[in-house]
Amino acid sequence: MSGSRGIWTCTTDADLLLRLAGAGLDWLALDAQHGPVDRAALPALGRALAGAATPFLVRVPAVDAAWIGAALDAGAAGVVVPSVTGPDDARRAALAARYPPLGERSWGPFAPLWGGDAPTPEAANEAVRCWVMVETPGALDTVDEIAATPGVDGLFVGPLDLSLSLGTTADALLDDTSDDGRLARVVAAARRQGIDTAGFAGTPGNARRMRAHGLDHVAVTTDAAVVAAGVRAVLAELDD
Ligand code: 3PY
Ligand code: MG
Repeated sequence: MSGSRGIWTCTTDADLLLRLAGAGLDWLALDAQHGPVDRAALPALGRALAGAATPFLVRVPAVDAAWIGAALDAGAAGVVVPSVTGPDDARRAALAARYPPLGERSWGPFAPLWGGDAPTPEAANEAVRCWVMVETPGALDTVDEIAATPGVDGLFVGPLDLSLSLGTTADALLDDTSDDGRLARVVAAARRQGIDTAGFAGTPGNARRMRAHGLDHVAVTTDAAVVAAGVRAVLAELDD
């Protein structure tokens, strides 16, 4: 997923997710932290998206091995793990995302139950992406150790919580293009380890700013934003 463009979604409507999955994006991220995507809804959403061209990730609600396993069992290509405060959290997240001997994930994928082929543990370990969020001062302070944690495949910047917890604004974070700026430190740590960088942009403008910082994968927009923008575009066309 190099240089990719994703969308952040809160909906639990499988039909809407399928529409989004067919719209040319590189990935969907289903938000189970702030969205109403709960564990009961996940298997059906995973089943609906199983044949879609666009893979989905799940932003789990916390550093929670049970949730990480459930998201992957439902067919997620990877997880975005929020509220990581340091290397211990990163290690717990990484262990939960992979089967032994690399991790501690428990066997039990749902996908075979709805007619797909179960990947081997080795193939699942190879394919999965565990992106941990950098959105706390603790994560920023230890970003090099987090990036070096085995099984962490990417650093995902959450500019809203990061700025809130640092007493600044998301705009100020994105505007800071100095070599020792916060985003520069995240990107440098990831590059040193050869892992992915990603972030929540929310708008194309912020996505461009994140790309300028060197972030590879950006959530360009949200399901709510594209629905509202679509309505506005239709009304503007009508009134032209
Ligand atoms: C943040 O910016 O804090 C996020 O978690 C984005 O969803
Ligand atoms: Mg956040």
